Amino acid sequence: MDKVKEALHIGGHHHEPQEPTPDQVAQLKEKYTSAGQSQVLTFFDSLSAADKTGLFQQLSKFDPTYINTIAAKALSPPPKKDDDGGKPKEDVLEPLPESVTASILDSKPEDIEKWYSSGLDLIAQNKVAVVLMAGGQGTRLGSSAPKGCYNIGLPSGKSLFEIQAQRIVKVQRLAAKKLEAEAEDDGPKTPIAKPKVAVPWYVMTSGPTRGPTEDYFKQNNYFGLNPDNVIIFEQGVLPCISNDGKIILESKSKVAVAPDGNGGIYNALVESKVLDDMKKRGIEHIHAYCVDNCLVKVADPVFLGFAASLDVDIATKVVRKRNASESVGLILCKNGRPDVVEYSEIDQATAEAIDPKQPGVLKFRAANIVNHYYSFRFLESIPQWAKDLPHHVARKKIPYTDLETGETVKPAKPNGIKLEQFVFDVFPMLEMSKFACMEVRREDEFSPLKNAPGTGEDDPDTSRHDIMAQGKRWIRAAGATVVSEELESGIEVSPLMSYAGEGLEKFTGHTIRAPAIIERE
Ligand code: UD2
Repeated sequence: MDKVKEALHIGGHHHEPQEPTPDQVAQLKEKYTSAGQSQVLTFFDSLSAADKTGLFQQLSKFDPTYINTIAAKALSPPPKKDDDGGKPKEDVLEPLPESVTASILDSKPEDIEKWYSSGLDLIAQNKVAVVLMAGGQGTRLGSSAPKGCYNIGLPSGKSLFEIQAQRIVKVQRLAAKKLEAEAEDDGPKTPIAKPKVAVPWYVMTSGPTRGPTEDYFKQNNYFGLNPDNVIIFEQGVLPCISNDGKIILESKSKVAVAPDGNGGIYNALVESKVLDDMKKRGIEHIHAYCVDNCLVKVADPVFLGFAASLDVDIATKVVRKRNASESVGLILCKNGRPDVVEYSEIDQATAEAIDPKQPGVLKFRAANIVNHYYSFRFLESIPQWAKDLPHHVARKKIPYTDLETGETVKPAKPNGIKLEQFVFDVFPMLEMSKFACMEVRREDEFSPLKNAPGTGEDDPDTSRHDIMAQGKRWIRAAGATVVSEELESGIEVSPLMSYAGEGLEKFTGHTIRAPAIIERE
């Protein structure tokens, strides 16, 4: 059994945790008491053996001193000192320089074609992997299932996971077909065996989403992908902290924990041996993306070709920000380095600043869409800096156990914080020359599913609408006529039929009544 499967407990049996010895318990109590976190052991002695073992196991995974340190830093970030430690220096924020930004909107078609072609070559050479960040808790959506399982109401009923899986199947086929066509062009030789093109899909989940995600993939036979190339791994969790810095007990025998943010991806890639697996496969280019974007181009050859041609360590896709208050991070240049200011931490003046050269246009308009490229070379350096990645504070209502009564209380207002790392906090580690940004069309590449049905923005209806509208544009561009009773209705084109609108020539001259599904031929 290889290391990855071993690390993921696949096939092996879970070892039932042993009850801790009195000595081990004493050591743990000492560790937490000296860190001022003895409240987590309030009920320990009165617990059953099983609960004692459970709480002991959970507490043993954390270092309370480390938790104190990151909580203190997150709650009061040290003021920026200028180099000689003088008065705090204001951050200098500027839009990214033109030199690191390309835009699909105004790139030359031959450049886009060149990136697309070289991106497919990288996929055909099995140098490309995909990492899906799917550990979020999707609270705003109001569904307890993993977001990737969500059915946005398409005529096909496909979930986000299924749509994304089929895009991987399709891009593998496109790459293999290109390889075969080029082999034929080299004239008849010994028939080449059908190229085996595989884009491994590493799906990052968190505690609550791990089991349901694994079950969902198995039940659906990995949506036609080879199960050996779909690796589900888990990110870390961190204890929730009360407003006075104390680790919160969710019950007498369990600490309240939460996933450690999408920035937990870096530790998780190392701890779960995913990086080892990538190295073994000879991966050189990684696409990492956000599960809730139904339009995401998974392993987009254009993006891969663009980033690889510049030999950068990180590249990111952006769309034009919808308006000053849109809940997106802003990709910008901060003190000369690439960086992102998250929507939850931006000041109004920066969000509303107008471009001096273009009246009415936002100065900071490069919206982050959690769609990143990494060189494997960069990811290999994770162990050198992962421990320095900052934590951000999310103030939340966290159910806690009253230390007097032992009862669980659901607070009416935020009573504590969750600590989470942000995936883009690595950007400032790079010189501008090792970073690139590609602006893409929102209507073609970004429609996030954030809110419950009926919200009217970034919800299942807007997701469904955006996919159907895109399919209609593709079919019309192929020369078909689309007729429909309702103005809004569109066409769902299966990813197995077309990855980005290509290969639809056979519909030229046809008339199609919307709404319709176009599945594989
Ligand atoms: C994210 C971006 C924000 C903007 C917005 C657009 C970050 C930190 N913020 O904000 O800048 O691009 O999306 O949609 O990227 N996730 C995990 N583990 C976690 C937490 C989140 O895997 O512990 C995943 C989550 O499943 C999703 C992605 O990260 O795929 C973004 O998470 P979110 O939707 O909670 O982030 P949001 O909308 O606050």
